[in-house]
Amino acid sequence: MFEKILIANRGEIALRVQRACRALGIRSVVVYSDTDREAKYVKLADESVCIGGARASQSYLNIPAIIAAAEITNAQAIHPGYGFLSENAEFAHQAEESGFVFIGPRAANIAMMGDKVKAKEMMTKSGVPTVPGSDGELPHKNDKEILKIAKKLTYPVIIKAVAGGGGRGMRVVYKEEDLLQLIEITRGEALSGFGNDGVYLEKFLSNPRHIEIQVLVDEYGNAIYLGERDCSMQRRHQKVIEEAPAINIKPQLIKEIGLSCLKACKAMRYRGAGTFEFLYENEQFYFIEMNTRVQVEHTITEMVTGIDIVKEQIYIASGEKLRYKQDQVKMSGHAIECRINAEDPFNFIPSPGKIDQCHFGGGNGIRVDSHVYSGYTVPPNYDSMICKIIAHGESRLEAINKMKTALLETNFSGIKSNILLHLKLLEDRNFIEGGQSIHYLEKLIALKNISYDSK
Ligand code: MV4
Repeated sequence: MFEKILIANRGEIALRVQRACRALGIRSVVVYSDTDREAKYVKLADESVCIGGARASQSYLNIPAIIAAAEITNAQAIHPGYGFLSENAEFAHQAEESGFVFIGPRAANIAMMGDKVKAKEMMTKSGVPTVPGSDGELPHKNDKEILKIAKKLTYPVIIKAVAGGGGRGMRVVYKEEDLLQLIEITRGEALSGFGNDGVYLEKFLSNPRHIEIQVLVDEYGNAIYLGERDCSMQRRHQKVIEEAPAINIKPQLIKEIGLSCLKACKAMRYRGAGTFEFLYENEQFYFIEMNTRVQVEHTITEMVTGIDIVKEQIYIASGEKLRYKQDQVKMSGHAIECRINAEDPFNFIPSPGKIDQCHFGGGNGIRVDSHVYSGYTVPPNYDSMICKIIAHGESRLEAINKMKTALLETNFSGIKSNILLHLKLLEDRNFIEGGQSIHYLEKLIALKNISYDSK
């Protein structure tokens, strides 16, 4: 096992990884930018290194600075968290070339999953169902062929950038006469955004749910899946509430999809934690992307399985054999996560600044992952998530009720938060009855122009 790990991230996930290191008796080094000097995990750190300015490009995306910090502190491994460099194949490669273990998959797997066309091809080979679409990238200068492909899929279709993902570089096309022009626009944006003008087509699914499967794979090809999560409650590609398990999906179907994901992991010699993202519509799963990092919402899977995903990432990276067999993975009860952001709950404008006082709810089955404290200033430079509240209950309704209680107990003064939005959603009839789809929250916000009763 490692003696020292460098944590190449910030915010709640830096604290989460620091805690996992402590659980394992491993010392950790945190790196931080000028604006994060006062963060909780920096104050609590065994060791810390300032790696640069507030702008991510100068600090959390600064590969030479991070590798230098690992060198001077004698760290043996680097945990990248989520976001920033976590899915950067070049970083994984350079870390390993410099003699550090990258706590994540091989660089080649990160690169392959970053190419959305190659990722889909890999899945098709392993029997993971994908969205019907063009077989690979669209040709350049063959309008006739492109029109033919789209016609065969039937409209609407969606144009996606090969190097895109997470909602970046996509465009829906409803009419044949718009297709070629929209492809040119998407290509142009993809070239300036990702340096790659490759695009592909898919049938556009009009009202799916977003369901994802969590996997863990060791160096030796042992692989397990830890069930699924429903992440449909989102706004502008930012998830707001996630839950596990996903309701109203046949367990047999989850099992089939889970096993197909494991087959794909083995076929590509994947290692570490990973998430297969699917769209789910009319009782069918369609693979869209794979994330090669730990995700924000890993917590709900931890709550229903009792397995510490970050700890397992570290065990796997240190070369240990997977410590669980599939039949030891038992799901129990229901978990929900609310992402609390420092933002105006009416117009979603970020609300950074000093938190004068804060108080977190608690109780049986409540988990709070947060790096903020009374007197902490939320910087404007990064995303606005300040806290994750996770509720576990015997049933979904119990988890919802516990979450509502925890939200009512929680308070931030000095900044605005989206707690009221969460309370509203947890009281929404349709949500309670399981009527979510990826468009549900945005429609609800537009329709009701959300009003909050004074309580
Ligand atoms: C789609 C789709 C409908 N049909 N693909 C958006 C993020 C990226 N991961 C894939 N996305 C979508 N791909 C087909 N063929 C709808 C979306 C989509 C979406 C997916 C998951 C979660 C939220 C979303 C919000 C809008 C659109």
